[in-house]
Amino acid sequence: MALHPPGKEVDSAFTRNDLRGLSFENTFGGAPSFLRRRFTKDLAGVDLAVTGVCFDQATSHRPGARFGPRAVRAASVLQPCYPPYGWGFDPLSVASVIDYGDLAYDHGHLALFPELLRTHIGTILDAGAGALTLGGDHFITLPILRAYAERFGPLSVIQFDAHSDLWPDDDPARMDHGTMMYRAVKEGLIAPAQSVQIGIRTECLDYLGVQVIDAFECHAKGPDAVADRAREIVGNRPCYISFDIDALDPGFAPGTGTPVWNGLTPNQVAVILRGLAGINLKGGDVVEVCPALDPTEATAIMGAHVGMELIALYVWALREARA
Ligand SMILES: [Mn+2]
Repeated sequence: MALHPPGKEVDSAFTRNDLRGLSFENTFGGAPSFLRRRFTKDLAGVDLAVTGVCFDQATSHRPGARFGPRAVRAASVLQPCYPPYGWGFDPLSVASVIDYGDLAYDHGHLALFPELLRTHIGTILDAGAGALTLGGDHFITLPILRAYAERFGPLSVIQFDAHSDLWPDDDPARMDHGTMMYRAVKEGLIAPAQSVQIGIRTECLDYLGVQVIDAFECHAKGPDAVADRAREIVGNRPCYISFDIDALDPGFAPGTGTPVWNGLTPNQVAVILRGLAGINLKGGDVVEVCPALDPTEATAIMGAHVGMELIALYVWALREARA
């Protein structure tokens, strides 16, 4: 590992010229862009833009996920010194990944927020890049899916979650992190029969045709079988992964608004995510990290690892498309 000589110190969040490559820097200093990627609004030549959405006003129980993006970025800084273990390639050297910064919005004009977010993601997609969004509560996935569906048609969604977020909600003015998947189905943003929810362990009145592999089934059948089934469900359709950190058991990720026991282990999540390699991934999010509820920072570390795995999956698909 070569650190930079005196007088030539860099902060790759600002000084990186090549958007690709690992970062050998003090992991405890500098600006915490996600994975030490360059902080920039320039989308030219970018394959994947990481962006934060610091919004938690649709939370039903314990708020605080607005601080998720900052915490997940800070937890991510150790990772870019090395390729992620076990993938056999370095996604950060194969693809151009930047940190696009956060969506700015007026907290006093919440009604404007969904459209702002839809436009924000649309700008990234129209530049030819994919978006990896750090939340924020799970409501943010609805405007994101609107932006995606406009460009890709109805998506196959793989949702990791303790809750289905399919509670009925026919009032378009409401913002609720527990009903956004209902709205996504009703608005035709996702293809329910080709979408799957993994790790569910709370009741749902009606899955609206969305496939489910609940937590009991995950534990009984094992993560390889879950990945196989999920790949079968989404096929080669344009796919989006929404990862609610409460899919993990609160023993591993207690810093979240609505924790539920009997959740997934980090090993199960790692094996399932790697088993998804080859899906036609167009983007994803990591939501509901609430750092104030976890002084150990474990939840943010989990979020950072999941983010890196989503990047690896995205770049894997990109590589196959370009081959
Ligand atoms: Mn959720």
